[in-house]
Amino acid sequence: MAARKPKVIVTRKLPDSVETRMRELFDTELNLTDQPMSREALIDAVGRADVIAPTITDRIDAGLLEKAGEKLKLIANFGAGVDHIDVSAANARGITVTNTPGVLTEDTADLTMALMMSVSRRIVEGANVVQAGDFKGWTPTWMLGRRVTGKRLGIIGMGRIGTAVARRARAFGLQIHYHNRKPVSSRIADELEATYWESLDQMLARMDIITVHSPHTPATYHLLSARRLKLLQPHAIVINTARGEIIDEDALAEMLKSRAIAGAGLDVFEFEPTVNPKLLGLPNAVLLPHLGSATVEARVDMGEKVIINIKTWMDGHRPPDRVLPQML
Ligand code: 8YV
Repeated sequence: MAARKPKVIVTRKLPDSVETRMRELFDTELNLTDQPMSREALIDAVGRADVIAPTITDRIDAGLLEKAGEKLKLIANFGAGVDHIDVSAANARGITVTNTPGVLTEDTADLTMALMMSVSRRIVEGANVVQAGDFKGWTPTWMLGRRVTGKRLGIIGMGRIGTAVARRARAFGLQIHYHNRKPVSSRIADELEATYWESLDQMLARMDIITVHSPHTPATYHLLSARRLKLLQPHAIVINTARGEIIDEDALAEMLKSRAIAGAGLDVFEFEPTVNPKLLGLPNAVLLPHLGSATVEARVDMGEKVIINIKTWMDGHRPPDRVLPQML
């Protein structure tokens, strides 16, 4: 690595402290507008930079990477999910991809619990009644939700976030079930008293609450398909803080509308920021604008990770959070 500072192009506005440190360490170009970069701006960026630091709002596909200059050697993503980056195409061009795992686990798990409680206890519906000035007084039978304690929680994807959700859910008295590519270690399974389901179909048919924590990959695209959603019991609720693409939203919306399932809490959508219009206005759907990692602490820590990944690469070492295609 030459002594010059690498040209780092950051595609979105990051926390001030992160931007300041990046400017100290690298020849950093910031996006002061905080608007997602246009395709043309991204083409220009990959053509000139040694490193780009993108986010989920950038599509770093093979076509874009064909436009990359010789200099581009690192894509240091600000975020854990890398489904907006063609990692194989990047690696084939000798470009390393890194992400920011670990630092958003607890916050995303918290938000998952918040959605679970909101849907089960109709918190948003109730809050809207009060805000609208429509609270007419307590009644024994009005606005009844469902008890959470004692129910069966089915976790799809038992990685860091799935496990963090399971730990919280245990404290709420939920029974932990999970579907994953492989069972978790016996230490974690014992700690959580978790039941492994090799068959997702069988798990779906028996759960009260389903929560999605897998990455979006070709294998998980519409994993919760219309057929699989139909396996759920009518009192079941579905939570998704992972990626919208994992659920067939049309099928989910229809089932919510016809009350074939009881509710859904969604923080992510297939065509963000566009939300499937069929989901809008449903009283049994709590919809959030991708807030999983939206805490000051997580966003600063994510920025720190981006910096550490760039700095280690710059110093000639392997960045700690390298993503390889076989990990996806
Ligand atoms: C991030 C996320 O804020 O990290 C992820 O995978 O889904 C979000 O919480 C976003 O991806 C930033 O790029």
